[in-house]
Amino acid sequence: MHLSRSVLFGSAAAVVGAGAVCYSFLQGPADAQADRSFEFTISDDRVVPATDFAAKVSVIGSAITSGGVDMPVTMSVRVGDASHDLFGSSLDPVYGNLNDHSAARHVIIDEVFTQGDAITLAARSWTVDGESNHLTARTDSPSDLVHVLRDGDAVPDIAGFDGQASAEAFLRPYLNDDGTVDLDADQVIYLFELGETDLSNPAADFQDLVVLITLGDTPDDLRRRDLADIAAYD
Ligand SMILES: [Ca+2]
Repeated sequence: MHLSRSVLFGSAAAVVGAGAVCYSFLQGPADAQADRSFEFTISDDRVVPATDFAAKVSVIGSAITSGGVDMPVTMSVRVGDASHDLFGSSLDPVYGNLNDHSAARHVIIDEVFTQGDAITLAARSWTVDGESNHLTARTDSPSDLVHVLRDGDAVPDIAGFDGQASAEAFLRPYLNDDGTVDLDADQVIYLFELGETDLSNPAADFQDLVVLITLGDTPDDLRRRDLADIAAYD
């Protein structure tokens, strides 16, 4: 078991196959004792690790309004056959609301999952009164309402609607100078449009919910990485 992923080498080329993009890379330990490969595929819009894994889910931001009033947004995370409401109940537009102008929030799921289990997200917007669902976008199949970004991908150049921050602004901590995303090879960002199905409408700004998924070997591995990141900013 390695303690650090500070040395990352061999972010290998993508292999484009039948509807799937495979990213394969070596994750190097600081002590160089436990080299291992870590593979996952993005199949349709699902993350499918090829080894046992843990996952951290980060809500980077959310911005969606109707008539200038914030609409509630909730999300559930499915891994394999189990659903996880990591940020309050996904069925509760009050206590599960993510569109609350908070800073980014992160949850490491305290479980090791089995290789091949797919990670999928279901993001939902609600009418401003919370009485009913407005739109739900899922990542278990290709959806026009979802953009999936990996390291080096360009962020869609779309202004935020109604004075909202743009998707690019939400992703600023994760951007290269050229505007592409700067992620580790075991990270994926999802941009959700939850307001408008007519994507030519300026309201379709793809930052109604912005989510980052980070994969690791174990929950402890992910916690150590968080501690290493905090130490890096001391
Ligand atoms: Ca929006």
